[in-house]
Amino acid sequence: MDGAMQDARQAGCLCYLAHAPLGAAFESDADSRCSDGASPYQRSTPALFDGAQNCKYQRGPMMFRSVYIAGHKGLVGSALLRNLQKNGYRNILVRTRQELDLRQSDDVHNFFSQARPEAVVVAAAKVGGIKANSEYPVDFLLENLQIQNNLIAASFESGVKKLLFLGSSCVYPKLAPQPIREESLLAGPLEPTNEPYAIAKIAGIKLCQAYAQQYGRNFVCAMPTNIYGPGDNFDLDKSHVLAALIRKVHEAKSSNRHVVAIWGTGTPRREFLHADDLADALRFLLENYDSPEIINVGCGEDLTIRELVEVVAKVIGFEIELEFDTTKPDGTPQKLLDTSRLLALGWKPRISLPDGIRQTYQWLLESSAQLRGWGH
Ligand code: GFB
Repeated sequence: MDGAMQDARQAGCLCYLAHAPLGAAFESDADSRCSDGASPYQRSTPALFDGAQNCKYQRGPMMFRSVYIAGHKGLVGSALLRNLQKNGYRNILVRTRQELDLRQSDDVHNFFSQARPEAVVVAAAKVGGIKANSEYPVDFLLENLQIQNNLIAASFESGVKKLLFLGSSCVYPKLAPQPIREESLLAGPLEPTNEPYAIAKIAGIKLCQAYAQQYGRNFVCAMPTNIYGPGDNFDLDKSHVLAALIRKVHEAKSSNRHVVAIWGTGTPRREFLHADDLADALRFLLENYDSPEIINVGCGEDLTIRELVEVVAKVIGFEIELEFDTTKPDGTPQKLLDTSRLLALGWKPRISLPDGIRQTYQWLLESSAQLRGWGH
């Protein structure tokens, strides 16, 4: 066990290794890593991952016999898939949207009764930025309820040992005290621009907590802050702000037009976490966190949208002039998570915002042919 885990245990935190034999396996896994962090097995044996079915590699004992990532093609799910593979998980179950429509209850239940995953991560959701949330409230409320209800209920019925549900920082009240502590949940009115999405996510949290309370299930909930990184959606009508700003500054540079249009006043403050950091936190929680209390995942720092676009412009290397379109909404004035609960357990983020934007931009330049939403 490493020092952080020991500290967490001694501090009487919410973290504990629920299954002693598996906990021992976790420790020996950590010990067997090569100096560069790769598992010894990864060096000698290729992963048998076909992208659509299961990923299997043979390695020593793991925390879970099999993990199903719902939403493995998305920004968060794909980062988690990479992280679990890198950390030697040997049986990762995935299904594309074409193979399994998560809104269809019967299909989801059939999949679970056949595949019988031991752990499940609910990274599948209908997501979008402030514009898409405002324009499609039915989709954001109904589809998310359908997806999560099916996954959580099927997990219960098929005897899943551990489920990790992903909420969002927007579940907290619009005017929650900053930084936002987990206790702020349901303490005040929500931000109207994403209320349907937030209500669906709150229902997911409550369903997990209900299964924990009524049936003693280990269904836990993480609340990530705003996420960005490779695989993000760059469609300006659907994207979150950071993907939109990277695209806007890139297009300004490509056409040598210095004026960049920003929605709203530029004063709202947001916190940004790279998807690879989130994925690492999710694996940490999967392996170490067994409480029905929700837990925030963020980087602990925020900045204004104006400051954000300045960082993007610096990384991309182009001088811009800002034009503020105040006909567009600002959304909540500030959304910064208090992550002391997670930090106390021994996890911390590694990727700085400029480095993360640089890496995302590099990825974007290399994969422009297959960019989600780029043609729109
Ligand atoms: O990321 P975003 O769309 O959503 O917008 P939220 C964040 C802020 O960036 C708002 C401003 O103040 C926007 O007005 N902004 C400036 C822009 N320019 C742009 C632009 O070109 N595109 C976009 N999208 N924004 C989301 C929720 O809220 O938070 C989601 O809508 C989710 O449901 C996510 O919960 C975490 O941060 O306001």
